[in-house]
Amino acid sequence: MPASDPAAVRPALRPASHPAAARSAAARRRLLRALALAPLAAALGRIEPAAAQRALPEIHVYKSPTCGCCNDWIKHLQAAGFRVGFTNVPDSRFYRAKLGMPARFGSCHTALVNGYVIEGHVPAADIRKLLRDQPEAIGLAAPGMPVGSPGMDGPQYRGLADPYDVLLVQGDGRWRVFTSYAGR
Ligand SMILES: [Cu+2]
Repeated sequence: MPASDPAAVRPALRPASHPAAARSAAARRRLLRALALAPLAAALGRIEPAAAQRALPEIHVYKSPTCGCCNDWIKHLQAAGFRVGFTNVPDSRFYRAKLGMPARFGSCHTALVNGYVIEGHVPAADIRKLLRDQPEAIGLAAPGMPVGSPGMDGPQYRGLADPYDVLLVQGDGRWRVFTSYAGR
């Protein structure tokens, strides 16, 4: 694994039965954020202080090496001004479980930004809003593979778009709609 992989330095999450698991979700998120910021802090020494990216933390993506739509989503994030790191993994389900994103919200890739989990083809605008508002949550999910979402919007889809919702997922598995996107 590359040294920039935040999961490489994060201790495994404890099973729910462990007393430490009772720590608040806020404490857990602070921990994840601190660990996720370590590579960012190292990188900030290399970029111009005036660079606009200073306001946007790095997003780290766990994906399979053959996932084309994952790569297209990464290009979408980069075009929106995010720095993106990634780790190719044989099975992103492992990271989904490790980071606390319920499997029923699963998509093709799982990412980590500032301690928040980003599951699937979530638009960059929603990630910016999440980072700005900092709600108490595990993170955002765009379950499945909605056609028309960022990375699922190439020429092969001929402009088609399914309606889909980006969900704000809570630590207890509850969720609410964060943003709704209309189909066409
Ligand atoms: Cu995908």
